[in-house]
Amino acid sequence: MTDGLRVAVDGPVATVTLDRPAALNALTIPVKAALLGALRALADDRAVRVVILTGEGRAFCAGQDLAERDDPDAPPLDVELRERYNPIVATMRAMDQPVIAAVNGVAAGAGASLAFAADLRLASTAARFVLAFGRIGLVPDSGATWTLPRLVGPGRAAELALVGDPVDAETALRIGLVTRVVEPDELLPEARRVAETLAAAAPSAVAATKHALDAAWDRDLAAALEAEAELQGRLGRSADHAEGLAAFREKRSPVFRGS
Ligand code: T3D
Repeated sequence: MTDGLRVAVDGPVATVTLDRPAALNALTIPVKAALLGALRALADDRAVRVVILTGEGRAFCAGQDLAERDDPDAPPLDVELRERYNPIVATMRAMDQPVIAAVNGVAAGAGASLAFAADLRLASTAARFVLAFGRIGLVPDSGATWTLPRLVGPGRAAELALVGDPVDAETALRIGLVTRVVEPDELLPEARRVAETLAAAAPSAVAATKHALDAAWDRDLAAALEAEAELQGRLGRSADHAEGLAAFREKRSPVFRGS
């Protein structure tokens, strides 16, 4: 527990909550350091199989805390990206566990980028995405130039990044920026239901699927087919695959142990 960030682990599901509601969960240096530390610790914790990322209060995250920019001694932006934002996004993509962004309210600037870097995005009807970078003379960062076109295609990515109109939850669902929209009270229960489904699956298969989907962007079809064959060969020799087959034969739910 750090000021501005809460981490709660309940069985196989960890919930990381950005917790500066008075500033719409804007990201300060200490919060970014805490978030990176928490993600790295969760990545190393084999008991944790899914991470939910959400925000306290009416916002998911308003991005960089702009009050920090009034400090003449604040690090230059490139340093801030290389030392804090980029490692956070890289950890979210490198960790074996899926990350679910439960977008409870406005997600602006790097706050939107954090949601884009998750594996799944669920939104409440109160969510909205604001690519706020252009308004303050910056480019989309924290991976948004990479994640956004992959999520919504190059045309819509250009519209969002250049025109920058806020995207409400229904529009986000329609264009594929999020995959489910629920009432605000239902957001965390729904995220939890999805997380438990993922947590009940074979962890090695979930991790391999996450990484194969990312890697596919850099592969041609032949390379993707070969990568699938290699993964299937490895997973096909796993105890979890044997357990899945046994559970099917015995008409029961499988109990995967991650081996
Ligand atoms: O290190 C670097 O700088 C490089 C990295 C850059 C990455 C980035 O994230 S750049 C983009 C930074 N974020 C923004 O530009 C978003 C700024 N905020 C807004 O545009 C709006 O607040 C929102 C669209 C997010 C929400 O609007 P609204 O009308 O719902 O709320 P509000 O009234 O504007 O804000 C409520 C409070 O939160 C307000 O404080 P107050 O007046 O009640 O004391 C506001 O100042 C505060 N707040 C909102 N966003 C930020 C913030 N405080 C600090 N930093 C913020 N980003």
